[in-house]
Amino acid sequence: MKPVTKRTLSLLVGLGLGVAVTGTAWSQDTLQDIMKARGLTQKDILAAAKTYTPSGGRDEYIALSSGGQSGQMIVYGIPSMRILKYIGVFTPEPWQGYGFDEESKAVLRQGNILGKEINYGDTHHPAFSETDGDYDGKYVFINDKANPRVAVIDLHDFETKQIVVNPLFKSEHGGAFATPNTEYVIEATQYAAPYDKKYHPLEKFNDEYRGGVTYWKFNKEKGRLEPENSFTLELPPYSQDLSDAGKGPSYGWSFTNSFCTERYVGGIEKGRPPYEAGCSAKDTDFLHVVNWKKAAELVKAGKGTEINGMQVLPMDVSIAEGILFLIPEPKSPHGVDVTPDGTKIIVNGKLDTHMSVYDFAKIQKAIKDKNFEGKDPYGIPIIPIQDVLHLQLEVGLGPLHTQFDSKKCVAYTSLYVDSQIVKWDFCEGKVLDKISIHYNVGHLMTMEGDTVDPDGKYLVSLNKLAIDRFNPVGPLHPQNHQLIDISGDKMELLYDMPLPLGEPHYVAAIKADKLQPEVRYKSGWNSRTDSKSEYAVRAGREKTERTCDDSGKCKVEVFGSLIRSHITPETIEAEVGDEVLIHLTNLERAEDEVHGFAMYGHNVQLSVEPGKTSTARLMATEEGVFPYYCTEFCSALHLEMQGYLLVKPKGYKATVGEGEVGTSYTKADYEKQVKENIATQAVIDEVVGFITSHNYKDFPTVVGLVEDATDQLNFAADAKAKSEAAAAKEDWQNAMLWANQWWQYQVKTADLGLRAKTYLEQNNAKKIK
Ligand code: CUK
Ligand code: CUA
Repeated sequence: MKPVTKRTLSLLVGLGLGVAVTGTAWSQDTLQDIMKARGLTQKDILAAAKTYTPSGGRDEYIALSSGGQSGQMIVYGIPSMRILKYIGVFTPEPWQGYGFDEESKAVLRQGNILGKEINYGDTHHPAFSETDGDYDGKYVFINDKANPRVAVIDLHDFETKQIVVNPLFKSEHGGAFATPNTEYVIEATQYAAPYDKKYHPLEKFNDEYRGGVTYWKFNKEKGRLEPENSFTLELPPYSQDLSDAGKGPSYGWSFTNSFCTERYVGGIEKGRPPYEAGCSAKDTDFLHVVNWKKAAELVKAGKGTEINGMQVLPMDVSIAEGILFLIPEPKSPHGVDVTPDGTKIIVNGKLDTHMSVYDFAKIQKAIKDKNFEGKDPYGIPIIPIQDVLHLQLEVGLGPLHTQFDSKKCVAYTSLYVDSQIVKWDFCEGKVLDKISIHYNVGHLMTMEGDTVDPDGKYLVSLNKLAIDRFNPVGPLHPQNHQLIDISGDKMELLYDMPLPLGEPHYVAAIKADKLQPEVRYKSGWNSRTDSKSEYAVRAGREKTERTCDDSGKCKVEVFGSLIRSHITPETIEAEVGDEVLIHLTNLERAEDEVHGFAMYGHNVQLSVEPGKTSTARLMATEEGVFPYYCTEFCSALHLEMQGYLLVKPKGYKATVGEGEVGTSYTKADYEKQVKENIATQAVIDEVVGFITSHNYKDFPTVVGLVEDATDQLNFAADAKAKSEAAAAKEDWQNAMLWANQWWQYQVKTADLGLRAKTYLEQNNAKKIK
């Protein structure tokens, strides 16, 4: 191989593409020196070794966290606790163009309520789609407590695809929870309210206010919830809380906790005792036990009533058909969690120091024997608690949520008041271990810990308060997700991760190899509907149309493209009053070659990933000059990825002739550029020689880079032909500019080639010729 010449090397270094020449920069410190200097213990070093992920390394698990009141989701890796992405769900998210392009606005606006745009959500519980009770890596769902809604996120691209609004509830909490084959996504109310949209005085609370649980039908093939095939079980105006779906022997059933079965109505401003007193007066509340499988059949058989477009199974039908039961549970519990084998249902005490473990077989026996201790005020049969309990165990103050280990009978429960995690045996009723966390834990989560087959290994404690754990950043603190090693008998705290985005209530973690996300879309793709965009263009077919209707209203419609390093078109002309639609297709095939599109003064910001087609819509209400540009630093000529929207006054007539624009070029300029291009081609040839003389086809990453480089070289050939045609006509201006464009494509080719070459070298590719 010919050595890289000094000239070509300096060219590449000038472009920032050169290979850095490094000396021995690695520090001479020993581990002991660093431990001493930073005050680290042996235990710290062990914890670091368990979480540290070397540069370029990958995590074993991917966590999808609620983003709390940010209305987004957070994706992070475990054990490194590195944040990988935020996903816009109920809230506009400019980086992703979510809520800015027309395609994603169509999703976000599905979440309008009473005709109003809701631009946030109080997300609580993400739920992965399941097959046979195990995560299948296809979808994730999340609920909004404040405005009862459920969103669907597709894990092939980590984008929000759908938002459904609950047409009955005014508040919810017990969602999203998937049934074992994602037949349904469960969503239960929180604060009771009338199902209709009318005023009902609080004095009518017992009769006209209602709780409920909605079973949203999920179409796995289409990846969408189907409101028309969903239904709601009418429930008393208790504050329903968390829910969980049965599995194994309890498959077909679901369980929903509640508090405030006192049905207390506060009014502190009128001198009434507050909700907190009235809602915790009784010693017990009710676990709702529902046969959803039979409920679905009843709805199918026409036993439902349609309210606001939703099928509702009235309480009297559910009672008469024997699909709804209540079991007392200790005072104001919180989470309800079904064990991996589906035989037991664990209720977390909250105001009670005990865990209550219910036996599903005993519940079934009581139902079969009609062993009821009475009815609630709505006629729902009550199963006696002592006949269906497996055991109760005192674990500590404020038990909230439980998850499971890969080890049989082992569970972990968060203790909010004690700021501890307790490890215990739910078969035998024994506390096994406790660890302090910092501080006031809400949910906790083990790896795939709510499936039929938990992985154990790690636990994340989702703490409500961080207080003194991090550098102070003002009165609003980040949340603190703490990583705990649960592989041994004793739990060990490994790492604190500040999460600066809302209060994530729950997070779920999936084995990373179950996720197979795409690196690019099919060309011209509407990512939100997952179908070919009607606005897609191919290279060279870009166009702009201006049409006016009979009333004189005009529309400028751009079918444009984005590719390193230009936007087509580079000028868009409109008149005041025009509607402007800009459809842009990213023509790149290369991994990570995203282009953005931002414009002055119009709230326009798109993220157009390779293959995607996105649309910006704006009204040209003011005349003026509005620069637009790419917002992702996509190449060395990224800053030149620019253009202008020119909005002319209505009926504008050009008064000046076309003047000279910019610099003029001579034959000498053209020839100099061609010389440069020939030298650059030599570099490219050399790199190509290196790649093709190695087994590069064994490396998919390199194959992708080579594909892209080939595209760029084809563009270079096209520009070269244009330059030569202009030169033949002695049009040195255009000859020089096209020669420069030819060079631009060569530079992109060289960039890709060098990345491929470096990759091959680092991965010890074999020489084949
Ligand atoms: S909830 Cu917040 S700590 Cu919404 Cu599951 Cu328990
Ligand atoms: Cu495209 Cu910067």
